[in-house]
Amino acid sequence: NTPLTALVRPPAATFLQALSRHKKQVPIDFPLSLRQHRFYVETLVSLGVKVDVLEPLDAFPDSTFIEDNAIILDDMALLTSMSATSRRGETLQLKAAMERHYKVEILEPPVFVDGGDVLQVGSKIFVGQSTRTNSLAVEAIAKFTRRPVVPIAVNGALHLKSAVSCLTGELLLIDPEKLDPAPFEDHSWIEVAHGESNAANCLTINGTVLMPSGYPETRALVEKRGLEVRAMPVSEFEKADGGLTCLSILI
Ligand code: CIR
Repeated sequence: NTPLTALVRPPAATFLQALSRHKKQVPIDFPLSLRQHRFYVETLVSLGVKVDVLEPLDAFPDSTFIEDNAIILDDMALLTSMSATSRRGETLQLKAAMERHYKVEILEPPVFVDGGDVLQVGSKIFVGQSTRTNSLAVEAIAKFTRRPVVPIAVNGALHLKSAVSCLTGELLLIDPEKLDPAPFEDHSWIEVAHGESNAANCLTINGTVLMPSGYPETRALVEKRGLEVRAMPVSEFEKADGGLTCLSILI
């Protein structure tokens, strides 16, 4: 299931006001964030992906984290119901673009879910129970699919996918400090190196693992499994708790 198209949204002019869990830090360098986003797009293109670059949305500082706006379920797209007040209108901005590809359904409160909390591994759909995603989301998603929908507790991370990602269809990369790997016992995984927590959010495109730069020990562990890794500069997105998967929706 090779992704053919990626929807992306460049950082808005308001990106400096993006939500962040760690307040006392160096502010986002906006021009650098634009360069990093452009490099992300170029990398996807170099790996054979057709990239659909949508308009930046200045009314929504976090809108570059487009992954959170939708869940692709087989032949349909669910627009998410976001609990972060400043992000609530984002998903509807994606409706028209999604309708070009899928039948679209819209999730509504009291269901709350961000796309970053939904990880599809084989036939299973794991749904992180985080500060953004509630248990009603599990039932809501299950209404649209016959596949197992499995809740999983997320404690130390913003989203499930901040702490686990799929390196291949069979192999996961997990940060055990943020997530108990037990629910993944039917799968194989490797763990990020100590102190390299942010390395857990990787994005594999056509067999190449895109990994945030700055995590050499985890990179070596992944390469030891015979996988090709490209390090991606995403420092400005990490400042707002985002990473590689957050920046696109693969369809
Ligand atoms: C937020 O707090 O919503 C954004 N600053 C970061 C969203 C990151 N998205 C993701 O992990 N899927």
